[in-house]
Amino acid sequence: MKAVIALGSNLENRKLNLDIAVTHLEDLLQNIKVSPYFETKPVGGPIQDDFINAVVIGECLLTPENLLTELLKIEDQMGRVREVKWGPRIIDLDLIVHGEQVVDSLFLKLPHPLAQSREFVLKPWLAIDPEGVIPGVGAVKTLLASIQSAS
Ligand code: PH2
Ligand code: MG
Ligand code: MG
Repeated sequence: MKAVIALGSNLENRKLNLDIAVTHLEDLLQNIKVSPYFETKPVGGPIQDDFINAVVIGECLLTPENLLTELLKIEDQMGRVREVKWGPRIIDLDLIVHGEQVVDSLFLKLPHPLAQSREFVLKPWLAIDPEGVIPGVGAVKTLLASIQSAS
């Protein structure tokens, strides 16, 4: 299944944090593509430093739940501390899409319900996947254009 993962960091060495996360993702996914890194202003949450965001796409043999569990393990291993909702973080790894799967459990929601409105997800995604689609929602290209024309 094609898995799309959004990465973000706004603490310490942000670029290094993304680089380290990508090396972990290489163990979970095949044929991975890594987007350029984008510096972005924080959206929501407390006043905090700017983020670096990126998207990784790869083929994944794990179930979505198992993949999410592995993503949470990487966040923990990298020293993520969960305090404030949407607050500063060393690394955030969000599962955005897993094939065509639609999941709505407490543990996991797929497609990620906020992805369609987040420029910091759609822009790096489009950069490596011009034909990308959020299943049941729309084309990444169209969604990004509609956010950008509204802002
Ligand atoms: N993540 C959030 C909240 N706000 N803003 C930016 N620019 N980048 C993020 O990754 C981000 C955010 C919650 O996960
Ligand atoms: Mg997030
Ligand atoms: Mg997250």
